[in-house]
Amino acid sequence: MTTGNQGLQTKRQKTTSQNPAITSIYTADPSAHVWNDGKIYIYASHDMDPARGCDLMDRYHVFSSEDMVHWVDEGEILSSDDVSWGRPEGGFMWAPDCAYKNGTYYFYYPHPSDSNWNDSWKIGVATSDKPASGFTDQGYVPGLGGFALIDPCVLVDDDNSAYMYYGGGSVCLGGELNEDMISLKDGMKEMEGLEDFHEAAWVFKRNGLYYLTYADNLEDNNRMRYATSESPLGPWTYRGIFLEPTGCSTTHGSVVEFKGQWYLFYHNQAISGQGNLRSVCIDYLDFNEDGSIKTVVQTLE
Ligand code: FUB
Repeated sequence: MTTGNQGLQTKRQKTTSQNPAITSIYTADPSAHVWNDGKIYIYASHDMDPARGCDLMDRYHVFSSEDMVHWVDEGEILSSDDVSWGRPEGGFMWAPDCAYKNGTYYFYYPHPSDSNWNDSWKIGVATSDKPASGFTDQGYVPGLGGFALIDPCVLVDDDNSAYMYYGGGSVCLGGELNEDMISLKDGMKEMEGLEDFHEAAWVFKRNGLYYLTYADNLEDNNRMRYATSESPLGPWTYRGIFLEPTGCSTTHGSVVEFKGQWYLFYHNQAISGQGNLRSVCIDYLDFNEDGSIKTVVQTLE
C-alpha cells in the first residue's frame, strides 16, 4: 500500500508540507534508517484503533521510500504472538529500532515478559536477512530490562562496532554490543550529562560527533532535547531543545541523513486528537556551523 507525504518534496519552496506523513494506519516512535539498497525505512510502533491504551500495541509495520514522498507499507513484521518469552496477554510492543550488520537485520523492541508489565520490560531481538520481512524471534538481550526501561536504539559505528542505548523514567543507559549483536560486552552504564531525560533515546553520528536525542519530562507535552559527545558512550554535553511540543503528550523521534539532507522523524496526534492514536511526521532538520541542531519547524499540513 502506498501512503505518503506528497508535500515534503516542495516544502522549502512553498513552506508547507503534508504531515502526518503516514496516514494509512496509526504509527508512532519512528526509527528511520537508510540501508544499502538506497531506500529509507521507518520502523514504528503501531497504535491500534479503536484506542484502548498502550496494552493494545501488539505488532509492528515497516514503511519504505525511495524519495521521502511516497511511502510503501511493507506490512506487519512482528507481533506479540511471535514472541515466545513475552507477557501472556500480549500487547505492549513499544518503540522499536533496527540495525544492520554483516548481512543481518536486527530488530530490537521493548516488551514485558509477564503480566506485571511495567516491572518486567525486556529488550527483544528478532533477525532477518531482509529489511522488512522474515523476522524471527531470537529471545532478548540478557541482563537488560526492569522497571520503565524501554525504547532501545542501536548505533553501528563506522568501524562496525555497535552500541545499544535505552532507558526510561530518568535514566538513560548505553553499552557496547558483542559481535552477536544480542549480548553486551561490558554491560550498560549511565549516560552522563543529559538534562531532564525521560525516554526515546536515539543516537546518530555526524562529522565525527555523536548526538544523543531524547524526550524530556515536560508534563503532557514532552519536547525533544539533545546532547553531543566525542565518544559513543559519553560523557555527553547537553545542547538544548530542538523540537517543541507537538500537541501530543509523548514525543519520540529519529534523525537520519538521506540523499544529502537531514530529517527528523517524530509523531503527533493530529489525525485522531488522541494521544494513543498517533501518526508519524517528517520535517527537515538543519545544523548550525558549530554542529548544533536548529530548532525544527513543524509543518502541520
Ligand atoms: O509508544 C509507546 C511509548 O510511548 C514509547 O515507547 C515511548 O517512547 C512513547 O512514545
